[in-house]
Amino acid sequence: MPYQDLREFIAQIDTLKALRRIEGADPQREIGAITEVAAGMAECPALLFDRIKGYPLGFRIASNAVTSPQRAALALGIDPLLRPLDALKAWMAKRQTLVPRKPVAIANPPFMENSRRGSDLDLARFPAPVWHKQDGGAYIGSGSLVIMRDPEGGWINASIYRVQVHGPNRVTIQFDHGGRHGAIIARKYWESGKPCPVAVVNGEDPALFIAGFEYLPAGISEYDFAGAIKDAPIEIHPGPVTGLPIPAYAEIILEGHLLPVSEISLLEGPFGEFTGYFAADKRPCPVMEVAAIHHRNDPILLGSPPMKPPRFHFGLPLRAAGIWSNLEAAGITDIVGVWQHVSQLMTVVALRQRYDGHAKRAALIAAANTYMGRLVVVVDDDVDPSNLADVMWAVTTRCEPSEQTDIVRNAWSSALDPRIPPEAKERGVTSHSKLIIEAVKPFAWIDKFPKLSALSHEDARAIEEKWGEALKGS
Ligand SMILES: Cc1cc2nc3c(=O)[nH]c(=O)nc-3n(C[C@H](O)[C@H](O)[C@H](O)COP(=O)(O)O)c2cc1C
Ligand SMILES: [Mn+2]
Repeated sequence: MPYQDLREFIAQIDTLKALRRIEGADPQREIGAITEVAAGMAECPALLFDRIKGYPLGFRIASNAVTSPQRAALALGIDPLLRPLDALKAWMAKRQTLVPRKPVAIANPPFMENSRRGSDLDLARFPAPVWHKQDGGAYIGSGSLVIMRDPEGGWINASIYRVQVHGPNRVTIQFDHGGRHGAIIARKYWESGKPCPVAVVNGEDPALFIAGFEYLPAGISEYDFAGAIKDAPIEIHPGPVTGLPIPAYAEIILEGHLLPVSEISLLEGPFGEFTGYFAADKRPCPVMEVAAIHHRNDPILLGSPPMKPPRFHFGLPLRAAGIWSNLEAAGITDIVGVWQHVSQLMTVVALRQRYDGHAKRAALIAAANTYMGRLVVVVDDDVDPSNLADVMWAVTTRCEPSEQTDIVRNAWSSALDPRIPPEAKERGVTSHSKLIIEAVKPFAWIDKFPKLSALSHEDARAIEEKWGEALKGS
């Protein structure tokens, strides 16, 4: 089932009948909106745009590539037929045992099929969408990888940062905060008076897209992690301008330098965020001077615009797998599942309570590790954390708010948080409070809690097995 590149992955999506081909859409006004509407549909189909208005046939855009649980599992190399919570559990387990794979170099990479430099460059040849109506411009990079080499350790960072087009050979690369590895690496070059060599990889395979989103420590390359996901090394080729390793089968590559912000910056954004809001107005941003553009024949740009929740870049809540691992590493037993709803903004932990305080112990660890989420809920093991209706049933029937809620203050959020007041943001506040809801049977009288009249998950599944076809009416 492994895929070599984005093209093979799209072919696999097609085999699953989850791909829709859209012709004639306008990249300035329609492609973003079509992507958002499709992501809100029950099966959130993947899209492949062709005959894009104003661009030659064959210059394509793919979006919603891994927005369903099934396609996210496929990208992770996990059985796409698993139920979503089982797929996440399989990923959590696989993630703990991944063996990093160093990339290997190959000759004649497809990305060099077309290559231009110098005065021949024109980014307008590529259909970069205005993803949300009030965005400040066109973004070639919404799900693109930004490649840099750490000048001290020599290791390669390859993460996702958005890339706005500002002219024939200029783009901006936006770091949410100064702790992004890309931001730290760029500053090292600038402090020694040099521009930072950089490559922007548009249309990478989904293992690289996932690796580019993972929180990996400095010194660990996202390439090695993507190779581990695929259990095969990423094939790369050195970029002719920067020498940076470029995924050989990627679609469109920009090579050049990120210029010191003390010399130049351009106003970037605004750009719609995954909260469903704009976070800031235009702001100064580092500029990449593009020295070369390489692309495959009939290239495919991989787009992944942030959208209003619950639409999210990944159909499985990948950060919940990290929280699940952290809970286990901290010695919390009997976790049956961790999930995130509302695009990571709500975390749910399901566990089998063994002692008084067990649920709160798990909740505090989950709260500490929940980025930007104001809501952390703990449920019992008979509640499916991936089913929001089930979770709210537990909240409304097992939680006495005067006894089973807590608020944790000054906790981990970010400048993207729409509810931090403007004047607090100006003072540099990026924290908020988190509400913990223990939607569990109180442990002290757990045996006296009213017995369940509803079907258990096991009984319901057995009925589905035997009677499912009849109920579907097929
Ligand atoms: C589709 C998508 C777009 C993203 N856009 C940005 C962005 O514009 N700026 C940013 O700093 N992080 C962005 N992120 C988050 C980072 O990619 C992510 O936190 C990553 O782990 C950072 O890697 P690093 O530790 O190597 O800096 C985005 C993530 C995804 C999945
Ligand atoms: Mn990194």
